[in-house]
Amino acid sequence: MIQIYHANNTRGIRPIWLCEELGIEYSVTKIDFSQEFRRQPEWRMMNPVGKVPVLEDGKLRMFESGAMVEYLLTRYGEGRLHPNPSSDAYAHYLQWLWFGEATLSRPLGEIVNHRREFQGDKEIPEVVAEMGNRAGECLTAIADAVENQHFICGDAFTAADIMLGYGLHLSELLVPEKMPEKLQPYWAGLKQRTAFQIAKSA
Ligand SMILES: N[C@@H](CCC(=O)N[C@@H](CS)C(=O)NCC(=O)O)C(=O)O
Repeated sequence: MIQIYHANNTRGIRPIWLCEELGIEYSVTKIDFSQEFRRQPEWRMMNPVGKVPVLEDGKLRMFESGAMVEYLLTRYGEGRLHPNPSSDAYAHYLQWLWFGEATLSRPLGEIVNHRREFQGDKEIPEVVAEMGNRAGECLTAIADAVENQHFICGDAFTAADIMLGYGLHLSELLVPEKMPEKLQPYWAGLKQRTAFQIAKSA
């Protein structure tokens, strides 16, 4: 069975959410998210940079959440939750799937990392503000793209919504003031999905 090593509010939400949407059997192991735990050689064997999540499927082990999503889709998705790979829509889908991690989640992650490393009055507000602005630009781009549609690829929910959805979840926790009003219908639709709610509280 697929094993997902996860900690609250981390990117483990993505593979868990996808397994729920696809009806794939999986189990979750919660890990201690402290730096002490993640620096231990045992965890570095699981994830060489000491991050979360990790996914195991039999002997196979992975440590990058977007790659987990693509792997699960290819291996178990039976063509669900993505456009036909030979269509133009697929290029658009891939773009937003990657945007969810590489462009939106990056500045959000930097806010979390900065606050962990520079606690209390050591925090540099300009750094946090700059990362918040970068995330805000991404949130505006998403809001513009979904203005007249239910999901990022139109009427059909896809795995790109899962990749973006985690970034929106993090945005709501870290920079709610940067979420444009017109993003709300899209985000509300993602949030009310049972699979997301299960993943969020896994
Ligand atoms: N690109 C990686 C990022 C993984 C990542 O940054 N995970 C966060 C939790 S969501 C983490 O472990 N942060 C701890 C750290 O960077 O020290 C992925 O998508 O899996």
